[in-house]
Order: sequence, then structure tokens, then C-alpha cells
Amino acid sequence: MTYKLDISAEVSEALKNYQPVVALESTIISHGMPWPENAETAKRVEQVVRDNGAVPATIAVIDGRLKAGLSPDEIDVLARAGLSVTKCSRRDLPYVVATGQHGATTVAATMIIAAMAGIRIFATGGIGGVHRGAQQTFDISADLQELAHTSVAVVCAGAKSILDLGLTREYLETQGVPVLGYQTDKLPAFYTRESDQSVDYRIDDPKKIAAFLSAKWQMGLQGGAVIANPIPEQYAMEKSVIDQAIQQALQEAEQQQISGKESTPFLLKRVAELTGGSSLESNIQLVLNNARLASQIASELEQAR
Ligand code: PSU
Ligand code: MN
Repeated sequence: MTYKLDISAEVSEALKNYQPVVALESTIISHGMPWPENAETAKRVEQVVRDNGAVPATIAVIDGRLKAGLSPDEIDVLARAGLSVTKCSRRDLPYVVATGQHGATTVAATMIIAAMAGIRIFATGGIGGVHRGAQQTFDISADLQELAHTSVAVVCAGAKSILDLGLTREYLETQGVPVLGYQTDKLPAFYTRESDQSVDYRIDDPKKIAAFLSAKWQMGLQGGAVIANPIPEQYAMEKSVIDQAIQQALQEAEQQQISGKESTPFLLKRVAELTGGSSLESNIQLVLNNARLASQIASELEQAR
């Protein structure tokens, strides 16, 4: 059998005309937020991309076909089905393709399909990383290896402190993945604007971020980059509140022996439950904020060509 990549008419037209395109992931839809906020957010994010002069390409697997650009109905299918949709990272893609199933793509799998389609900029909430306790569990997200090899830049609000941010930084450094801070010197920690980790380079202007990426890729330095964009001040959460929720979620995960691909969704869900609706609103707002910046960078990258 051979795989099928469906690039939507709108996305394919944009790519043909060298218009900016921003990839968006679907694990955040099926596994990252509850219905109906997940579907509403996915559509709002697409609208923010359009409002900022770029074309959105939400990425997923539908009936075994790779998709770059989903219809509103396809977004609803993934959003309603929620956790019953297979969470797809690099390892899982062949399974959903070969069996003709739906797949909600993680950062890693979204990067793979974006690269196949010719899309270089991707906006999401947070990336996977090295988990706390990875010294024992070896739990390191495949997102980090993908960033090492696949030439797509990921705009995110840093990573949640369910992860070990220091080890995540070390891993990215070893793999040669640059971590850029947009208007910040500190690596953001998703719900909060700062962590105790620094970024590699602070760059305050989307045009200069585009210049960085052009320089990297023109030199043939394959791989991605992390563009860390802090959550807007007014939506940031109190550090003590979020730290407490994360502590408890980690403890429960250990007690219930949650491991493998279940680990991240379990922790995200528990943190959201423990902090009530406020974390969901923060989560939505930071994704919209990342879509805005990604669209600006994608526009600058096309203008620079
Ligand atoms: N972090 C978040 N929200 C998310 C994810 C991570 O704050 O929705 C999702 C992304 O799709 C990411 C995936 O690529 O979890 C990482 O999962 P794992 O750790 O199993 O690789
Ligand atoms: Mn893992």
C-alpha cells in the first residue's frame, strides 16, 4: 500500500503562490482540551492565523490519510471523539495509515506531515520534553528527536513544568536544536512567563527570527527550532497554584503507574482538573498568542525569499 497526503485546496494554493502557511497540531484537539472548547479553540486559532495574513493548516490523519488542512467538520470529528482517537507520534503514524484510522498528531508527527507538505512554521501550546525522573524512566518525548531532524520551527509557550525543563534544555542543546526566546531571556513554562532556565538567544522581532531560520536552513543545517513565546501577562497563572497542581498530578501518576504515551495526557488532564477552568482559559489564550507570532514569522520568511 502507499500512503496518501491530502493538502487542502486553500493550503496548496497558498504554498504554490509562496504565501505564508502555519501548521497546527491535533493532539491538542483530541487529547489536550475538553469538548467543546477543543473544537472552538481549533477554529479560533485558524481564524487568528488568517487575521494575521497566513493560511492555517491543521494537521491530522483522517481515515488513514495524512491531512494538511482540515475542514471544520473534520475538526469536529477529532474534537468529539477525544481520547478515543489514537495519539500519533512518529512511531504511531504507520499504524493509523495502514489500518485506515484517525490519528491526532503530536508535535513530532505534525512536524513530519508539515515537512512533507512543504510547511516550515508550526504553532502549538507546549512541546513534549524530558520528564521529571527520566533518569529512571527514560521518558523523553519523541518531539525532541523530531526537532533534531525535521526542518520545521515550532512556536510554543515553552514547556509545562510537568517536565524537567533543565534536562529538556540539555537534550535540545546536545541535538543542536536552537531555543529562541521571543522578547524574553527566560524559557517560559507554559502557564507562567518564566522558568529558571534561559533561552539560547533572545530575539525580539519576527523578522529577525525569520532571518535566523533562513540562515540555519540555507546552510543545510537540518532540524527545527523552538521559538518560545511567553503567555500574555494578563492570562499567566500564579506560580504557586500551578506548581502545587503539578506536584499532585505527578504523585498520582506515580501511584497509578502511568507510563509511556499515557503519561503526558494524564498529567495534562489532572493539572487542568486540579486548577479548574482558569488553566483552560490560559491554555486557550497562549495558543492564540502563538498562532499570532507564528503567522508573523511565516510572513517574514516568505518575504525574505
Ligand atoms: N504539552 C502540552 N499540551 C499538549 C501536549 C504537550 O502542554 O497537548 C501534547 C503535544 O501534542 C505533544 C505531546 O507533542 O503532548 C507530547 O506527548 P509525549 O510526551 O507522549 O511525546
Ligand atoms: Mn513519553
